[in-house]
Amino acid sequence: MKVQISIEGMTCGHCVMRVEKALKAVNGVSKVDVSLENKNAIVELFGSMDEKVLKEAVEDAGYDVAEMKSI
Ligand SMILES: [Cu+2]
Repeated sequence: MKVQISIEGMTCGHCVMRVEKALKAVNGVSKVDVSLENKNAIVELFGSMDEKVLKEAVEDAGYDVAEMKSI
């Protein structure tokens, strides 16, 4: 299962690292690919989970989630 998260507020590689770290720390996340250029993160999950947790992880790291969708 994969989720694409559109993220607002990332401006540099440091931001990308912060978001990546926050999402990787979420239980049930198997892989994270954050793109500064695309302003998004592709998150692979082991199974289904409450996607709200991913949103909260991004927000807790200091960024905004514009949109989330399963891909
Ligand atoms: Cu930055």
